[in-house]
Amino acid sequence: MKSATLNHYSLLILAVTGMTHAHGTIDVFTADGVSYAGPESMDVDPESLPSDSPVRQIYTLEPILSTVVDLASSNMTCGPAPASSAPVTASVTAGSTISFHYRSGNNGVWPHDVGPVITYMYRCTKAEACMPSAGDAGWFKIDQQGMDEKGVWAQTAMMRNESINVVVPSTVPDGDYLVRHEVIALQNAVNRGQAEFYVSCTQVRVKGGSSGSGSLDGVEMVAFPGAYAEDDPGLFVPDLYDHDGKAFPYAFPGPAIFGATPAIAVASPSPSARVLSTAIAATRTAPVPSLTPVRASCTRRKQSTGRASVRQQRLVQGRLNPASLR
Ligand SMILES: *[C@@H]1O[C@H](CO)[C@@H](O)[C@H](O)[C@H]1NC(C)=O
Ligand SMILES: *[C@@H]1O[C@H](CO)[C@@H](O)[C@H](O)[C@H]1NC(C)=O
Ligand SMILES: [Cu+2]
Repeated sequence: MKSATLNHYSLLILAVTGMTHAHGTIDVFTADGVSYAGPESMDVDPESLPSDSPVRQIYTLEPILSTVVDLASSNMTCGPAPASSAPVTASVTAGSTISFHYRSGNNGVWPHDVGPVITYMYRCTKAEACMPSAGDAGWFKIDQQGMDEKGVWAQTAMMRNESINVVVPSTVPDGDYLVRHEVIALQNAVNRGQAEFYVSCTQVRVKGGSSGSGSLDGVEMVAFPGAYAEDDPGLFVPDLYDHDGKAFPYAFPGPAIFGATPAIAVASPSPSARVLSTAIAATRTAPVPSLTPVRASCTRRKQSTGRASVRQQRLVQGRLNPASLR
């Protein structure tokens, strides 16, 4: 009897421990009809480095938060302590659709369903040798997906195990780029500093676009870290749960989308959504209950200690030197 109890207890511990690895990362990136497997994060499997992946490995599945400190961290560039290079660069035809499929650290499906998914690009001389520095304002936004007219967030599709599809603008100049894919989980964003970023970079080589770099003239460029602030209305959203599961005008963080004229740069609702937003705005002045729902939280794990951690630390340090990758 006693051992049965212990068994149940250990199963419970296993379940809880497993949950800390729930978050997730890209498991498949698809471009020009080719699907590339993404690497596991270092903390899940330090040995996972597919030799044919353009997706750069991140160190941990744990989120970067929207605190002042985290937003200023170099982790905002390409995810937490990322590999300085991935083995290959994926070919992408300008104007085509690339897609990102995520899975959780437990090989399950993406665990969050509140929040947008945003995609940026950065032009490089050679993608495999490219790592923008902190103050380098060379990132431009190509896509942002918020919620549909029923208030269903883009991440709901991820939780249904679907891919996020992104069209690479047809006028992007030919050449190498990093694609920075950013999933922002907002389930705790009613509190300042508690939006969660899941960021990674994928190396691509664009062909069939415009030649020369002319079409990037006048495009709004930002730096990561640097583009976001703790109080951005898209990151600190006190009224997130006051909309009764309906659409509301969500203010995406960051710059205008590439190719968008300033007039439609802000998330532009369709006519019917605009009517809906007006209706919502009218009801917004009504007093709201002060209790905010507490959602499943993804708190940061304490840094593990011991041999595994020392080994991972060494690997992280090793990878900061590109020469050690060869
Ligand atoms: C980046 O993320 C890693 C892993 O979570 C963390 O150990 C490190 O302190 C972070 N770096 C900075 C500059 O915040
Ligand atoms: C989710 O999708 C992936 C990739 O298509 C598939 O391998 C996996 O079995 C799916 N998981 C579930 C729970 O449906
Ligand atoms: Cu999570």
